[in-house]
Amino acid sequence: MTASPRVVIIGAGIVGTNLADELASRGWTNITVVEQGPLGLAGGSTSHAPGLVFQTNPSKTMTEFATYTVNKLLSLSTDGVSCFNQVGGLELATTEARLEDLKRKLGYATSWGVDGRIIDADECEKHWPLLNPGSLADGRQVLGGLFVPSDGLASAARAVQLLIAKARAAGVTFRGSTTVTGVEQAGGKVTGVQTSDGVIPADVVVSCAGFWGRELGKMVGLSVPLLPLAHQYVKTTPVDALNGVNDLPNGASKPILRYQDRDLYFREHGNRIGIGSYAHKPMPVDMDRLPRVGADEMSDHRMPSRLDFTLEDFAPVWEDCQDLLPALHQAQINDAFNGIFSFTPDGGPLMGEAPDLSGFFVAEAVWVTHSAGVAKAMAELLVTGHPETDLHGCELTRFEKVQTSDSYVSETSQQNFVEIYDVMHPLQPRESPRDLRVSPFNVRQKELGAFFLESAAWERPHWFEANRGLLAELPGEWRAPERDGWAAMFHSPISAAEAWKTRTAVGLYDMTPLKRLSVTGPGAQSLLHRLSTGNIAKKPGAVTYCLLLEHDGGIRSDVTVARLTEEEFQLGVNSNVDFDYLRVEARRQSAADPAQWAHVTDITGSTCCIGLWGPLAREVIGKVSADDLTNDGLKYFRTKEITVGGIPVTAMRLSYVGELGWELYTTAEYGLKLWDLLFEAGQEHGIVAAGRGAFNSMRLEKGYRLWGTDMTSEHHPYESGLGFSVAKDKTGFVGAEALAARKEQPATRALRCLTVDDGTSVVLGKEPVYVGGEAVGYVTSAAYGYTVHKPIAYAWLPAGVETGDAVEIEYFGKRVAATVSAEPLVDPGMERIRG
Ligand code: FAD
Ligand code: THG
Repeated sequence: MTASPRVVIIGAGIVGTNLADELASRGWTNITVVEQGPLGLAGGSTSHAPGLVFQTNPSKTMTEFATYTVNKLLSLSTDGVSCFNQVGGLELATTEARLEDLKRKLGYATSWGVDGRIIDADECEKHWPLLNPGSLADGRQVLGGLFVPSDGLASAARAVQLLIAKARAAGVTFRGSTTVTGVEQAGGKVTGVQTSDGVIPADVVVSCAGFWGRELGKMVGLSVPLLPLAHQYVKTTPVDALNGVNDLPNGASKPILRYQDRDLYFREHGNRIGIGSYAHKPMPVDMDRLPRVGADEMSDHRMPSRLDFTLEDFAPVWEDCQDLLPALHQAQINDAFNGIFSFTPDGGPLMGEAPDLSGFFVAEAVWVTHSAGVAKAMAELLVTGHPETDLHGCELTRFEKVQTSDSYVSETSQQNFVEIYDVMHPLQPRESPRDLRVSPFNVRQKELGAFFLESAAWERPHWFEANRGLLAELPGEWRAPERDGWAAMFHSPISAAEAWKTRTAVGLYDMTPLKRLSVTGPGAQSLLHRLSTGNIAKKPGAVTYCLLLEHDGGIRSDVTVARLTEEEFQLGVNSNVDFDYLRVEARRQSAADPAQWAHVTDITGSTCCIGLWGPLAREVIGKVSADDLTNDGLKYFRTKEITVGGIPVTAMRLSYVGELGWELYTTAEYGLKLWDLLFEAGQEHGIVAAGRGAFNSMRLEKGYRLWGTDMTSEHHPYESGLGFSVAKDKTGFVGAEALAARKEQPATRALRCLTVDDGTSVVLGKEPVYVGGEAVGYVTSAAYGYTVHKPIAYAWLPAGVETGDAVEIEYFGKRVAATVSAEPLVDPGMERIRG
C-alpha cells in the first residue's frame, strides 16, 4: 500500500481511537474518525466499561495484546496521572479444581512473559482485607489465588479523550455525532463511506463499531460473527471500611478481583464497590430497540449500550457478593445497569480485511483489555501488511461459512457467555450445535463407537470403542502408563491400540475435515509459484509440501500442493483463512492479467478422504484395486488416479502419521462404499479404524509440525525446522527477500523436541519450559509417544539449548524433567514411509 491512503475509522470507542493514534504515529496523515455519538463519551461499550485488565489468557496473542495495552495506557497521561491504575489482579479459588486451574493459568502467564504467583488464603486477605476470612455459605472457603502485580484498571473513557487529543494533534480528523449509513464501493474496492453528513471518500475503511459490527458488516454484505449481549454491572452505596481509603469517585487501591466460582468480579470505585456478574442468563440484545444516538445530548443514562437493570437477574448473586465481602451486608445496590458488549463463537476478536471488499477492514469484539494491542496489530496490518503478532485466532475469515450464520453465532456466543469463567479443559467440546459437518463415514464411525470431538464444525473421531478389545492383546512394550487428572480427560487408552495397529498392521483414518482446495486455470501455476516456497512447477503427478509465507518471512500456513493436470492443482490447507487468502490473490491475479486467470474452489465438503496407513496398507489396497501401487507404481509424494472397487479415487502417497500408505480422495457420494471396501479388505490384515488420539501421537513421533500450534506467522521456516520446504534457489515468491535476509542472521530460538524423563507425565501444551531454573520457552504440542514409550513435547527454546540438555516443564505448578532430543523420534531414515 502506498503511503498515507485516505482512511476512515468507524467508531471512536477504545478501539477506534487507539487505531487512529497507532496509524498517526506510524506517519499516516489522512485519517478521519467518524462517530455517531458525541466524541469523548460516545455511548458505546467503552463509555461505561469498568476497565478491569486481567492480562493472562491461554492465547499468547491475547496476552501480548493485553500487556501492550497496559503499557500504553500507563504512558498516556495528563498532569502526571496515567490512564492505568496498576493495582494488580487477584483471581480467587474456592474449590480445589479452581486452585489447580489457577496453577495452569500461572503457567500461561509465565509462558507469555507476565509475572505472577499463586498466593495462599492469608495473602489473599492481606490484599483484600474485606474478604470473608471464614467459611462461605456452603462450606467453601478461599483456598488461595493467582496474583498478577501488573494487572489493573484502565480508565477507558479518559483514555479515549487523551487519544483523541493526541491523534488530533497528529492531524487526525474526528467527526462526532455523525452516523455512517452506508459504504461506497467500486470494482470490489472501498471508495468511501456515506454518513448523515455526506460522503467521505476513503481508500481504507476500518469498522471499529463494537457491538454494532454486524450492522456495519451488513452494509457491505459481510457476515460479522458477533453477538451483542447484555452483562450486569452494579455499584454499591458507600462501604464504611472504604471511607477515606481511595480517591473519589473512582479511585482504587486493592487488586481487581475475580470470584469465578460464582461468576463475579469486583473493583473499588472510591468508597463503593463495583460488581460485574456473568451469573445471569445470556441476554441477547435487539439492536432495533436500542435508544438512537445522534446529535442530541447524551446523558450517562441514555446511552445505547446501557439497558435498564433487571434486578431479578442480579438478586441471586447479591448474597454471594455479601458472602464473599461481608462488609456489603450494610450496603445497597446503587447505579446498576445491563451493559452491552460483543461475544463471538470462539471468544476471540474479529480482525482483518473483508475477503470480498478490498479496503474494508474490521476490528471488533475487542475488550478494553486488548484494545491497544489490537490497534497496534491492525496498524501494522495496514501499514506493512504483516503484524508482528500471530493473528490466526483473531482473523475475521477464520470461521467456516456455517459458523457465521445467525443461529450458529447466536447459540455459540451465548454459550461462551455462560462458560466465560468455567474451568475448561482445552479439548472440552461444545454440546450444541453438533453434527453440523459429518463425513460420509459417519454412520460406520458411530457403529464402531467413535468418540467425537468437533473442529471447524466437523465431527472427528478421537478413538473407537470397538477397538477396546485390542487392549488385552497389546504387547507389553506398547502399553502406556495410566493417566490421571487432565491428561486423562478426553483421552482413552484405546489410542495406544490404534497406534500399535497402525505401526504394525494398518489403520484407517478419516481425513475428510482436512481443508481441500482446487486451484485451476492457466494462471494456477503462476499463482502457486508466487505464493508458496515450493517448486510446484513439476509435472502432473507431483505432490509438494511447502509453505505460504508473509512478506516478512513468517509462516502463514503449510500446505501440500498436488499437481493433478497442467492447469489443475489440489491443495491440502489448514483453515478458511488460507482459502480466502488464495481466493483473493487469484482474483487479483486474474484481474491484472486475464490470460493468467486462476480460480480457487473449496472442495472439502464435496469430497472426502481416507488415510490408509501402516506396513500392511499395500496388502489391503491390493485386494480391492488393480492399479500398480508398488513403490515403482506410485512413489512417495506422488499422486495418481486409481480405481478402488470400481470407485474413482485420487491417491496421494503421503502420511502425516509417518507410515507407508496413501491419502485416498473421492467425491462424497462414494465415500461410504470406499470405507466399506477398505475396511472389509483389511479384516484379514488386522485393520482398525483409528482416531485423532493415535494420529496426534504419531505425527509428533514423526516430527510433523501442526501449523497454528507449533509454528505461526511469528516464526520463520528455519527456526521452525522447516527449512527443507523452501525450494533451493527459488526466488520471487512472497516472503523470499525477507527469508534470504533472515537466513543470514544468527538463530535466536528453535522449535525443539523434548521427551519426558519419568516416562509418564503427559502435558497439555502452552506450559512454560525452564532451563537452569529460568523460564525461557514454552510447549507447543504434546502427546504420549506409544512407539517410543515416553511422553513427547515440542517447545520453543533459545537457540543455545542443545540436544541432550536437561530442561523442566512446569505442569500445574509442578516441575517435570525432560530432555532435548534429536528428531524425529520415529523413522528418521524414512525406511518405513518410503518402503
Ligand atoms: P465501542 O466502545 O462500543 O465503540 C464503538 C463505537 O462505534 C461506538 O461509540 C458507536 O457509537 C460507534 N458506531 C457504531 N456504529 C456506528 C455508525 N454506523 N456510525 C458511526 N459510529 C458508529 N472490557 C474489559 O476489558 N474489561 C472490563 O472490565 C470490561 N467490563 C465491561 C463491563 C460492561 C458492563 C460492559 C458492557 C463491557 C465491559 N467490557 C470490559 C467490554 C468493553 O467495554 C468493550 O469490549 C470495549 O469497550 C469495546 O470497545 P470498542 O471500541 O470496540 O466499542
Ligand atoms: N495432508 C495433506 N495436506 C495437508 C496436510 C496433510 N495440508 C495441511 C497440513 N497437513 C500440512 N502439514 C504437513 C506436514 C508434514 C507433511 C505433510 C503435511 C509431510 N512432510 C514430509 C516430511 O517432513 O518428511 C515432507 C517430505 C517432503 O517434502 O518430501 O509429509 O496431512 N494432503
